Amino acid sequence: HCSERTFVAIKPDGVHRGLMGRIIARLEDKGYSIVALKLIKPSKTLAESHYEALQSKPFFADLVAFITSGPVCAMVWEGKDVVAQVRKLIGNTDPLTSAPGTIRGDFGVDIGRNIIHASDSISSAKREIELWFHTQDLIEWNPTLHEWIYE
Ligand code: DAT
Ligand code: MG
Repeated sequence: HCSERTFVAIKPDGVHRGLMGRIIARLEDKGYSIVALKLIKPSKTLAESHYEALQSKPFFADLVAFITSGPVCAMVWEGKDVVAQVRKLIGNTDPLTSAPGTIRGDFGVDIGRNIIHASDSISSAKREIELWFHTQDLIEWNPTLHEWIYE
């Protein structure tokens, strides 16, 4: 199978609320594998570049202040269709409309405290992985369970 990668970040609210383990377990349970993981207090420059497409939004300053408050659990996940599938697993941006069973639907209430980020396309995944990680920190490994997850 040809593998795809996505960037996922548990935001400060998710870390403070002790949701890291449960969120990682959901992605592992689905069948994806983790390629990189770090706990980081992002700089203002990193947060602003990460959310550069939202610069003109009225909530931009609050969003950057929230993300830089840290800690953020930054990760890279790999697997078939991982970008679109992780977006499905996290749910809609606003927890008011994200379905029960999704991470935002199960754990969140407010759009500005929606627990988790995941790349929205293959091209933003590439950009975000390069922004948050050095290439040498992405671990190449072959999970032994793969033959039971992929046909
Ligand atoms: P997503 O995180 O689902 O990709 P996005 O890229 O549109 O959504 O926005 C990035 C984050 O910005 C989002 O997770 C929470 C915050 N945000 C988006 N829209 C908002 C709004 N109307 N008010 C407050 N925060 C908002
Ligand atoms: Mg987005």
